[in-house]
Amino acid sequence: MQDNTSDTVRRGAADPSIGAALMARLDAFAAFSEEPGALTRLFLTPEHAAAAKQLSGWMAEAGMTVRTDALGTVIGRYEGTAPGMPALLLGSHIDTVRNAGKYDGNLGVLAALAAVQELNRRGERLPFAVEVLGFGDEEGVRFPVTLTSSRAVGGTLTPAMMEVADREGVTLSDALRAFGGDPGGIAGAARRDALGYVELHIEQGPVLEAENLPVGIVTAINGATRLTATVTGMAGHAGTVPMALRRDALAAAAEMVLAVEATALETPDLVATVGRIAAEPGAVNVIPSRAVFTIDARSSSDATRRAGLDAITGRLRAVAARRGLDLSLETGHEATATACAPGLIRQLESAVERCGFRPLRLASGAGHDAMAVAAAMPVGMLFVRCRGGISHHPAESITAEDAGTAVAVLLDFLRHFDPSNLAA
Ligand code: HGY
Ligand code: MN
Ligand code: MN
Repeated sequence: MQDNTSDTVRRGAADPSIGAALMARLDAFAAFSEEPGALTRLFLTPEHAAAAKQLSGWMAEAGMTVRTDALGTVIGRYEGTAPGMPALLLGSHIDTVRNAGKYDGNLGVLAALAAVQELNRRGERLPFAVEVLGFGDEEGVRFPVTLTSSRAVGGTLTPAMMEVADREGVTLSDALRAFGGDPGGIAGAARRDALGYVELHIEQGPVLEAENLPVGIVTAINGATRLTATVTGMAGHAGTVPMALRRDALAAAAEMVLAVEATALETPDLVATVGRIAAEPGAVNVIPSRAVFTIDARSSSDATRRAGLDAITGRLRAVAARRGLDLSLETGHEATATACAPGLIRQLESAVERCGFRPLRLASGAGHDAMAVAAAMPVGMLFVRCRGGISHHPAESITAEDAGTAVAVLLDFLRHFDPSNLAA
């Protein structure tokens, strides 16, 4: 394998101008939002479309051919030493949570683009093509499913998943058609031709900062389940119905929320979160007749996650029975724990070492598109330090120096990438 490393990269020092340019681009990209002054960019929204258009333009400027797949994923391709070579896929997601930080997802896409831009600037070609993917639905905030665009690439997206609706009653398939996508094109979005997928992402945790390291290599991604619980009781006059005769859906839900927390506190390697709750009819003087809340449960062990969910649902049903209310539970998303390919772990480690840093392996508590893409190819992840491990919050931050280091490691990895034996 030809060694194209430049002196700068050989010394491991990142080019500060690359880090600075990447940070400026991330700032500009954060302007594509549902609301000024905060970053909220949900799947198949006008702000998603505007961000995808901007990303496509930047990809073209970096010497890439650009297309959009049936699920709205922006795909930039940088040819290898000959046209049509198998591609190594890079990328992450460009959708966000509500009031998000600038780096979750977007850093992975724009850092990969920065690496390709540097190859293009130097006129470098590798013995494989490189594609950068900007997925549109990793967070799963708008619809009750998630990872749909990366599931399409992984070949596991089903037509049934397209019929879920957002809170306004718009189905995913209708929103996709309005966006310019094609719900009938799911099969065509699957990628069986790629060499592998490597995702750069902020750690969203405190480990790298505690270890005083700019980057780390991911070993595995925790499995996750998302459910929606609907508690049904009886509305009534807040002033006249005696407490003992009430079937208060919100009071029951409140007890259930604490049961979710208690189960996770008692179970090692299980985390569980109720992120959203709503009560109806929502009047100050009416006993709530209905409460709906979400549950997000995760573990590095699928057995632990499933046993934890059984314990949680058992406790919720006991609360409903004791209070005389109805309870329905619907699973919206389930992703099994995903191991990164040993060959990609090794090669990312070597790149980190060549760039002058101690290679640290760590697991991911957060979910990522790599979980879905893993159904079709070997996957790897490179984590970047973020301040205080803060994420899913506007205080999410990284340094320009770490941004530059991340691109330098990615470039070194690309220049040494060997597609053989990745799974071994
Ligand atoms: O929820 C997650 O783990 C990811 O940030 N979507
Ligand atoms: Mn993310
Ligand atoms: Mn996220």
